[in-house]
Amino acid sequence: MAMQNKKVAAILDLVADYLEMDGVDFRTKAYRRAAHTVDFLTQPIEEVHKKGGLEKLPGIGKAIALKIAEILDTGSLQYLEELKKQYPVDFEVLLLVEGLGPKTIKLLYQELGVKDLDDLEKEARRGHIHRLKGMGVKSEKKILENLEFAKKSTGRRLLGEILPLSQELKERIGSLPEVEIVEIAGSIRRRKETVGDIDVLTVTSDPQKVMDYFINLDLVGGVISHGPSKSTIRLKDGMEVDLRVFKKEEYGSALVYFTGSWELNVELRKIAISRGLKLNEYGVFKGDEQLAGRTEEDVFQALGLSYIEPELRENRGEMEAALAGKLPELVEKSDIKGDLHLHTQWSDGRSSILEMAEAAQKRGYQYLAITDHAQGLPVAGGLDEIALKEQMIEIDAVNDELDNIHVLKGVELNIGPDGSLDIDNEVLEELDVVLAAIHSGVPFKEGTLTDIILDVLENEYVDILAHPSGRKLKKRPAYDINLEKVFETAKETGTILEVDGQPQRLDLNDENIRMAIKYGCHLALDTDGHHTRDLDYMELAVSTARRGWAEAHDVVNTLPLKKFLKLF
Ligand code: DGT
Ligand code: CA
Ligand code: CA
Repeated sequence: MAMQNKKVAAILDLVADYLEMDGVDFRTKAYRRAAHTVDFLTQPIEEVHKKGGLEKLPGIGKAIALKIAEILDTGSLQYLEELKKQYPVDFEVLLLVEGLGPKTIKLLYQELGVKDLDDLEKEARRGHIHRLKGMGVKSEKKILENLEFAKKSTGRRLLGEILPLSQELKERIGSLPEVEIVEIAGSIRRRKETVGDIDVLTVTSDPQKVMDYFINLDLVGGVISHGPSKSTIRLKDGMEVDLRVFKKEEYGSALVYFTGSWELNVELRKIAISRGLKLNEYGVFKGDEQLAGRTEEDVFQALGLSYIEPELRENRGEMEAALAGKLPELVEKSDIKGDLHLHTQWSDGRSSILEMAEAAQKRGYQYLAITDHAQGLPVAGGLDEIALKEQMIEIDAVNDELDNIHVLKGVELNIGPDGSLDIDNEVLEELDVVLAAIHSGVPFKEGTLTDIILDVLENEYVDILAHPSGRKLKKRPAYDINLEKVFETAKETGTILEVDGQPQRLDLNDENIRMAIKYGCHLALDTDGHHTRDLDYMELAVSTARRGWAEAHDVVNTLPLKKFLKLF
């Protein structure tokens, strides 16, 4: 349901992007505001529409209400199609290049005829871009760097975006009485941060019926192939989905095979051969006899391995660990006792402190930390010392009102270009949890960023370094910092490192996490949530940590409240 809201919001945002090419005016702002309203709506936009309530939404007037109705009724928007004709550029792809906004894209199109990433690369390499008005050698170089990044990621989609969609598919296929088992395999099951396509496996008494149902789902935009044991479709949003049917006695080996990774499969096959066995998607065989295949556990056991959790299956040493019986006991979602990074209406969040606390309570947490932005980030409505003190009073009131949940007082400091923090120490001292993070692009002098972060780690008031690497998936690479030095110092100072569960961040990433643990650092798994529903991102933070081989004792917010408070 939220998918529909997201889709409508994305279309409105795209209209705003097109309008912005001609300069920001009231129309651009109106579409942006409408997109924001729809994105953060708590009910499905479809329902609001059915009740005739679109116009009553904040920031949505008659004209935009009509446009939203058109999107919901027809799946597209004529006005957007006209705007697209006016500027025949591959806008959505070019916007993926960090640093390119609507106005720059217009300039590049009008001056150099840039329509897509290839054109952009050509013009940048020829040195044509830095001569344009408002551009320079530095921005040309940055465009080339970020372009490489955008190229690599086009086609792949964010796990956080595809996971809910794949779960919906699974539920719908599973709702057929003929379906005995249905499971999502592939990179999604391994919880890889980006996803190429969706792989679904099923066991059913009536393959034909399941395949027919599958290719006729309302989400389907096109059918690529349709057969009794395998079909491939393209969803309306472009993502491909494979559905494969297996017999019950093959299901476990099929799941191992199609969960991958490809690299691990190669190693597993080698192990099988070394034991005089054969492994494929239909089972483990000795000659013609199937020794195992019904469950994954059976398959691993037949190969002499302990069960490898899907998140570990990347051929990063998990097979050796499984052979030696030395696999980690991975942290689980049920181990998590609280969320430590949350924004509210006090800064740029959409929910109140009370709403966030109730949402945390519903998820069975013992505590949550309210960590709104501080004044160094005015665009996010950052708080000064006085506002923070007022907020503490509200937190006390919420704590008085609610049972079984404790709201911790916190803040997310912004690390300034000179390394300064944006709240006085006297106020920091009154807080339970202090996060610090870099938010801006690259105003830091080269070579100094690592030093600045090391200084922040040395600051006794800073408890957690938030989104430490600064990468944004499909948008920009990590900051140019020496993370190993950061981990080494964080271990010494006891500063906790965040695993931020926002779909675009997942920062630290899996490999960073594993390194941080080797250095003996502790992690905070949290969501950086700006809305009550964002608390669901904990699933992403947990699976990223699992991919980094994290165990419960590596994670501070697996501690119950009392022990957690002693840590600070
Ligand atoms: P993706 O879709 O790019 O995010 O990544 P995966 O891992 O889901 O890859 P995909 O969809 O191409 O294939 C699913 C799994 O099937 C893959 O992880 C391993 C297995 N697989 C597919 N083709 C081969 C193959 O030719 N050899 C081996 N060993 N495994 C394969
Ligand atoms: Ca896949
Ligand atoms: Ca596939």
